[in-house]
Amino acid sequence: MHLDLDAFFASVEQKLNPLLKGKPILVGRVDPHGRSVPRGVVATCSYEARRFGVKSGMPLFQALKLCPRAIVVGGHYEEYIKASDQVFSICARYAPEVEQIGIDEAFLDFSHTEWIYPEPPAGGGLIEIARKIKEGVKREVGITASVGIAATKVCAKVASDYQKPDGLTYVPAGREKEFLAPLPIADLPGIGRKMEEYFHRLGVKTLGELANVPFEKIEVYGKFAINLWEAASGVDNIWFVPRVEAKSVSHSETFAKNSADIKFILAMLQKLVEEVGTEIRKEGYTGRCVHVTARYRDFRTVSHQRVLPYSTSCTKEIYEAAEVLLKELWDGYTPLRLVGIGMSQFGETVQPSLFDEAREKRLNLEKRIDQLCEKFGEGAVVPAALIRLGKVKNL
Ligand code: TTP
Ligand code: MG
Repeated sequence: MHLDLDAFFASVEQKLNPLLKGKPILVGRVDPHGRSVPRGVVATCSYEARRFGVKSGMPLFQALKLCPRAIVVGGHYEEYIKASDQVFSICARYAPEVEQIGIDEAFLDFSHTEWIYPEPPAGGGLIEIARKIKEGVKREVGITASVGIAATKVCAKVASDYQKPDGLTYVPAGREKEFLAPLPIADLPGIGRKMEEYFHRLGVKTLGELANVPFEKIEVYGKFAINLWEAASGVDNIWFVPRVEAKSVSHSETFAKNSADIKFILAMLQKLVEEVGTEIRKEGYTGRCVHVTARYRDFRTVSHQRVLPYSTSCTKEIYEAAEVLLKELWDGYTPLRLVGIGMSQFGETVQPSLFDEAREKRLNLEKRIDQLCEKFGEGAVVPAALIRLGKVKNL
């Protein structure tokens, strides 16, 4: 069984403020005076707004063009986390195992529970359980969830999306392929826009068509294509595993004003590296791959990555690599609207470096700064370069 909350952040906002119920709302960034930040992005939107073609990830200005009446509200993250915890504790009352995937979705494993939840005619089976979970979420958390019941994860996930919002879709065991066949390939998680276009060029539009491509033709495109091909038949495969376990920590920021000022951009990059470094040290990770993204004012987005010869969690080392990458990918004069930095390939063996002692000292220093910031608040200790951001960000 797979459960996904409907328009999650937006539904929580509507629950917190009943005046927003039934209205098109966009959850985006809001300034301290409650005014929308025009350069923000829609984190999510209520179903009333989706009718106008608004989607998550869309720039706010574009969403407001499509739906001028939409109300922009800010994020109350503590409330989302509280609601999410409540939802998954309701799931845990029924499911022996709850595998939470994100803040608003989880797989509920009901393997070997037929004796507790007998299928009809002996009992209501999993459909009845799904109804109880949905009712519990509605009554206790005040929002709606969509549920998909199927024997494989991939099918349950697609099924939970099938009748959103407030949906419940049941795919009997053995009918997975049949259920998926008429759906467009984009309904399969893992198929992005590029992949979709690529398959369309091959004349493959539905999951049934994808499943019917002969294996020899898919094989040549590699492991990822094989995984999607298997998923299109409703078979579970390892492809779900990396998505759950792939670790990458990244932070990005859209500037309040486009900028071509290298000092400002590097200071922003440094601030983001500080955030990423703090997060990975807290998790106890070390990573080898650094990637930097820059977005030009016309939304053209470029990204470079580099694998370091060793694994690190040291802000200084990440920053050094990030600075080189940024200078490689930015032309140096066209104003940028966003920079981002991320780390991945965690947990690889640490190769001894000639400068290990110096690295060790540096890392200890950064860990102490983390502790100070934890105690006295974010920004208690910041590199001097970041002071130039003072006017822009509340550091
Ligand atoms: P989703 O489950 O992708 O979306 P949703 O719950 O808003 O809508 P749906 O009914 O289609 O499931 O994401 C869950 C929450 O995660 C979403 O409410 C907001 C947040 N989110 C972001 O903050 N940024 C993003 O880019 C996306 C996609 C989601
Ligand atoms: Mg959702």
